[in-house]
Amino acid sequence: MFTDKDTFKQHFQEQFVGQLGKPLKEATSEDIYKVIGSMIREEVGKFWAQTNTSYRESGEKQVYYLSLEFLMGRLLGNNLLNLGALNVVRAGLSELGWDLEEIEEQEADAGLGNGGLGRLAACFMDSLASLQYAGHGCGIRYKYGLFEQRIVDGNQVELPDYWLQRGNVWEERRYDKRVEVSFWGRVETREENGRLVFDTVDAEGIWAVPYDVPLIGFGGRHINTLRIWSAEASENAVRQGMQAGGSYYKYLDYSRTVESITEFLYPDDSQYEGKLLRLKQQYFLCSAGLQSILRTFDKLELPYEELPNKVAIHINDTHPTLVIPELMRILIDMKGYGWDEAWSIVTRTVSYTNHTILSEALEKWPVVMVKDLLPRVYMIIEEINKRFCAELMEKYPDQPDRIAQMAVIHDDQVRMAHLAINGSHSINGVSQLHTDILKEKEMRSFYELYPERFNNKTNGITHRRWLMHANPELSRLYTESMGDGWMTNPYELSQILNYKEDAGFRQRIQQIKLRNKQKLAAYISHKFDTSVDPTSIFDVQVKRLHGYKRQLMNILHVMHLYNEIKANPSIDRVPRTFIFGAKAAPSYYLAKRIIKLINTVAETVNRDPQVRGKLKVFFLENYSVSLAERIIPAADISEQISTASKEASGTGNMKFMMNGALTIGTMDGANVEMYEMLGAENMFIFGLNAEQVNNYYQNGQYSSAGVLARDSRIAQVINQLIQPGPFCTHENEFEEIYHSLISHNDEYFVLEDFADYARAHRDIDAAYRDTENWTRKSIANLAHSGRFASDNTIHEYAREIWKLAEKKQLSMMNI
Ligand code: 26W
Repeated sequence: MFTDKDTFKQHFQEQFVGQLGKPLKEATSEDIYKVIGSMIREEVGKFWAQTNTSYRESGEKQVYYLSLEFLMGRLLGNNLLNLGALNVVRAGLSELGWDLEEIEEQEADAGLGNGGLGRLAACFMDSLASLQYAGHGCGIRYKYGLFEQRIVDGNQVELPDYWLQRGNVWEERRYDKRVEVSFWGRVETREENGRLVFDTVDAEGIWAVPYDVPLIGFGGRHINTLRIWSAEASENAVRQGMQAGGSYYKYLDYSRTVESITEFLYPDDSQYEGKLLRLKQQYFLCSAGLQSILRTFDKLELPYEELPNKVAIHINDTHPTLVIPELMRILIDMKGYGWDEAWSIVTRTVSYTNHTILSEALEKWPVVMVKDLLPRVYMIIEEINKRFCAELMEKYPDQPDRIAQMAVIHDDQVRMAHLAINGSHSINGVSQLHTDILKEKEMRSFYELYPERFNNKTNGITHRRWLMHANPELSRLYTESMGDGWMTNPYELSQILNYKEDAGFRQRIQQIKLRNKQKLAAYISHKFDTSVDPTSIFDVQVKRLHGYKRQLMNILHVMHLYNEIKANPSIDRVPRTFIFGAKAAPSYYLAKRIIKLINTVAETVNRDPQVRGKLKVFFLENYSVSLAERIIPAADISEQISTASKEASGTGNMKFMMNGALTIGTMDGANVEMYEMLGAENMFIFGLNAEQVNNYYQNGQYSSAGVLARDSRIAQVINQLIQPGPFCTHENEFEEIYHSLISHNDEYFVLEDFADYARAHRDIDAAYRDTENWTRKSIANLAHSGRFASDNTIHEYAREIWKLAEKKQLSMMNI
């Protein structure tokens, strides 16, 4: 169907009329999108079935990646790419008068995730399928994804993201595979053949209905599954309700309450909120996911002792930790295992990734909530805690504080991270620095107890989406220069180091960057109705808005640059365009104020004739995967400026590197590993390191007011937050920001790091003037980025955590 342009065109035309019942000349771009989507589905259907059959027949170990978030973005372009059909379809459509990019725009951007953690899950799905591992995603089919952000008068306004409004061509509803999930009820205990039996009675059972999305591996032959679950009222409950005299309206109400479980994604990133509905979502995913995992396992007709050899269950942060007690419950209550046997099976099956050390992100559920909603599961958690504390008591008989600090249940709360560590055989951090901090500080006592469980798996990104699809011109240059081996072995990108001294190659790199910048400039110009200079430095910070990520430091520095130009209009500066994109959690007040500040600064700067041609600032609304794909290939500078120790890894940093941007950053997360490869000459490093930050927190000797007293540039900027002037028109507008920095002593060391940050920016200004050398640095970044391809990360997970059989190295020959 996609072998060549003419075959494609013929099929497409037939399918179009056949499916839509109207002539092609009446087509809308949405029609075209849907027809191509369904053609892809048809094309891969056979291979999807084949992949599943081969799994069943070979009995190979299956990995299930449980995650409350999968930030997939659009699939059309990537699916065509992995099918090897991108060029054929582009050319065919073009002959029919359509532009593929415009067709891609028709697809809703599947935003079933908040940020880093959800996007990592999506990159992993692509690598698992492309490397032909038996790895599947298990998630929730939220009716509403992450909110759509609009900027109104400089403020963030949230709108619902009804991404399913126009249907979803990729999913297959599998009602026959639905399972029942139970909440509430009470536990009754009885004795049967000399052993205790636990029955949960009066529980509420609802349906979990799976929707399967094919995950098309590179080459188009290996197709894994992302199974996302949707909550629906069960006919049983309805019938019972009706028989008990309930009205039809009551039924409608009831069914809406049930559906509300999978209604929306919680928009909080790194901020724990103890909402009952969220706990329901978590258990819903764990219970439904496990039932379907075990149903597949049961087909092998093996005893459950074999489960850890045939199944790996990976939990993406603590959100799906309830799989641990839930699997215990199934093994003990339903399969008749004793505690110790069951515990051994569970801990050998489950593994856990930690994605943050921020204490405010650690999940702790109130005991009463868990007990009411999941009475039997809670009993099991209690027993896990009891046995764990007994083990600790034996090991540390005279350290009651240590035991209290490590317990799973404490202060009437269930600590999910402790449960996750306790119930799994592997705990990994997501960058070397992050893992070291977990081992030495945050989880030190657990590391001392179970050192063999802790390991590092530095994050990665899929080079198929973030290079091949997002930056086709650069990909073409690579293939022309060194063949296509890099596509299946991204480490081969290092070969371009050989071209660093080739002036012609450098010029090509410069041209590609310029063209990417021109495209982004056109997009911004159109949105803001203003001109954007594509030869200025594009300096970009795009990521969730959070105090520790320090968008505030970035915008304060922009204010400082503005002040400098105003004070000395003839100052020699390379023109800069600062670009921001960030969503704030709807309840995160300070983050929203920072968005307002960025927009206020942008307004002032962009309309001031005195800085015209030198400085521009844009806040691009509704940052999302598809917007990232536009922005990142056009960046010269990547802002990775978190307070050292706070950013677990970062993955945006890797995407920018893979597209030739130079990083200005702190020694935090995976920046450290980038620095080890690139050295000081290819990165702009500044600020406190993790140890210095930690020392400040411990000895309390930091005073932000002291910094102000020392540095008049910062003092000027800080005063501009509260005094009427270019950036403060309404009184008190940025008062809280001011207080966070001064009265609350600047929790994230914005002021402390400011001077060195400004110095690093001056270094950028100086370096950019030497175009050839700049390009050499850019090439060094491109060349080393292969290390951060998620294919490498997934190979490590497969080998060291999931214990899968080695895969043979793929090559373009067998794709
Ligand atoms: C329940 C509230 C909540 C929601 C999300 C707590 C914690 C989270 C995530 C752990 C936040 C997150 O996305 N962390 C990011 O994970 C990325 C992938 O590993 C890392 O690259 C980022 O550094 C980390 O902030």
